[in-house]
Amino acid sequence: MDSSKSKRLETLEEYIIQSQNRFPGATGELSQLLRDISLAAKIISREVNKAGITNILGVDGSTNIHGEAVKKLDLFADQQLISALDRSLITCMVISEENDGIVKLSSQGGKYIVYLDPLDGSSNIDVNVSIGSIFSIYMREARFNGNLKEDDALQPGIKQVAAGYVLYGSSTILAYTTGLGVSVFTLDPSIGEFILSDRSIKMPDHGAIYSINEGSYNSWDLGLKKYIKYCQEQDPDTGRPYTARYIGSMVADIHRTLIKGGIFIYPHSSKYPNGKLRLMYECNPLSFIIEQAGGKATDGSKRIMEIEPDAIHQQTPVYIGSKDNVEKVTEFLETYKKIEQV
Ligand code: P6P
Repeated sequence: MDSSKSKRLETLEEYIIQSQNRFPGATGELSQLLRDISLAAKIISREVNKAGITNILGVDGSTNIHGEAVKKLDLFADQQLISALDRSLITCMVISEENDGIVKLSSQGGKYIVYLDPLDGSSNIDVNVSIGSIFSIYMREARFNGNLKEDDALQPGIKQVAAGYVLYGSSTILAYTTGLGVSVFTLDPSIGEFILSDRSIKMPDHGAIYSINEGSYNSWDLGLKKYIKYCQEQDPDTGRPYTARYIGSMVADIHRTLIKGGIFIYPHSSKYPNGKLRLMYECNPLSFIIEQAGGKATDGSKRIMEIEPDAIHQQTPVYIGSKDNVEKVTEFLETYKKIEQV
């Protein structure tokens, strides 16, 4: 076979190096950080895929800062990611859903701060539904030169240096961005490498799928109720009625939205007055990915990545997905907010 025709697969390692080589001044530290995360992801993937066999399923008896029962795989994923980041001495601290406060790493001088949702969607572990890890990377700003504290990490999403997720599903997918588009890789367990599957993914400007937990319908704002009814009306020109899809695992719902378009919504409600999802380690990183792929992400009015954070675990409502779909729901929210205020 003519070797020029046999298209060789590109690994994540090779892709990271090639991307770094495009920046002569690059120190290679961000590349190393991404490698740290991908190594932990491979280890977590192995455990997730055999969780049913070992006794790692089930709760370990503790609860996290949000009062949620912590699953053993949550802890395992948290430990694997933090230890991988600690070993390379590039990250100074980690903020993770599984830890109440900041986790200071061995290198207090490390230039990066990493937010983690080590295993998002963990309530789905026992029913074998896809779950994911989410990461968001910031530079530690020069203005913070004293002892590490939470304030060092309170930066808006627009300051993310990189962000991404790992989806542990029928295959293990890693998607990340450094602000130059979104690259997607698929783990080949036979060689233990993430293989490039999409160099720069772009999502549809409009999608015919809406994703929301309709169980909380009665506590929604009028505008959101009207928008969901709009999605369900018959109008072939706009692809309506849309299809409803809700996995209950944000990484899986967002990955489908990235590929097929549409909108994912987790609004504020009587149960979650500020929304349920976490700004810093769920909404910001996934908004970075979706925006880089051509989509939009707001809290119902404001761009998610421009929200100035007050706390490392703060929650926010989120409307995220194809540009047209987010703009349409925003129109409904604004229109009916005015009507409700009259
Ligand atoms: P609900 C999983 O627990 C999670 O944090 C996200 O992954 C998911 O999108 C959301 O909560 C599901 O919440 O209230 O619909 O079960």
